[in-house]
Amino acid sequence: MDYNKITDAIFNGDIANIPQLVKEAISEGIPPEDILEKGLIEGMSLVGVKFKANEIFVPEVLIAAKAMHAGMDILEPMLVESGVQPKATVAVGTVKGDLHDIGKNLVVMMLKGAGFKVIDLGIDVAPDVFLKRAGKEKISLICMSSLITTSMPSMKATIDLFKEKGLNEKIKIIIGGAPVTQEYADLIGADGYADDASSAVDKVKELLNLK
Ligand code: B12
Repeated sequence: MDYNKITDAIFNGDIANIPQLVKEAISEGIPPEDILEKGLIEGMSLVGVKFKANEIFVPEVLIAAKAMHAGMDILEPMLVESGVQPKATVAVGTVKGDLHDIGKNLVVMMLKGAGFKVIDLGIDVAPDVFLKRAGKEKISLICMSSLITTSMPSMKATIDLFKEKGLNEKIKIIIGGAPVTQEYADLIGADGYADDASSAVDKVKELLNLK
């Protein structure tokens, strides 16, 4: 399988052909993780590079994001094991002021695949929404995603709120997203950081003492 076909289709926002290309790769026996990493994510990285260089603009990025979602929809059932007793309940959300959801959705997918019950809180999630949901369900850990520097302070605000309510011992919080670093996690008192979705799963297992 030529991963370039998938990468190009993401880059060109070829929503119509992505499902077929992903299905072809699956029928060739390529592991879904590889299709995701070397095809879909690679395509989106290229989009990021060109967007940054002002060579493409928001409409193109949006179409590429739709193509990415079309590919992820096909892979999701394969990455997510069914019938497994959930290891723990984890909530995942993109923080307030931020509408980026591709990375967050990958974290959701990988966690589900690893056997966690995942509550997807969506995008633009305010600190009190994280808090309310944590009170309602038996959430052991929260994953917060941020893709723009202006939304990063909302991560700190959420952590501060959990500390204020005395929930920080009971509920772990990890953070991630392109502009986020381990240093930032340390600075705002997060329990952990990971730089991609599969490392996020490892970090969650480590913090919840599940191996
Ligand atoms: C796609 C995209 C969009 C799409 C989003 C579509 C969608 N449904 O998500 C659209 C067009 C809507 C968009 C809008 C905007 N965007 Co934009 N966007 C991007 C782009 C090109 C790719 C992001 C992406 O999906 N990457 C692919 C995924 C797979 O990577 P990821 O999110 O980083 O996730 C991985 C890891 O970080 C990690 N991870 C993610 N979350 C978490 C959480 C946890 C807990 C853990 C452990 C790990 C983890 O795992 C993931 C998988 O491995 C980036 C460029 C870039 N290179 O990041 C710009 C970028 C993020 N956008 C940017 C900007 C400026 C904007 C806008 C303000 C543009 C505008 N002028 O309107 C708006 C913001 C709107 C808002 N309020 O959110 C800037 C941010 C700059 C900054 N300093 O903050 C970037 C960096 C581009 C740039 N260089 O200028 N964008």
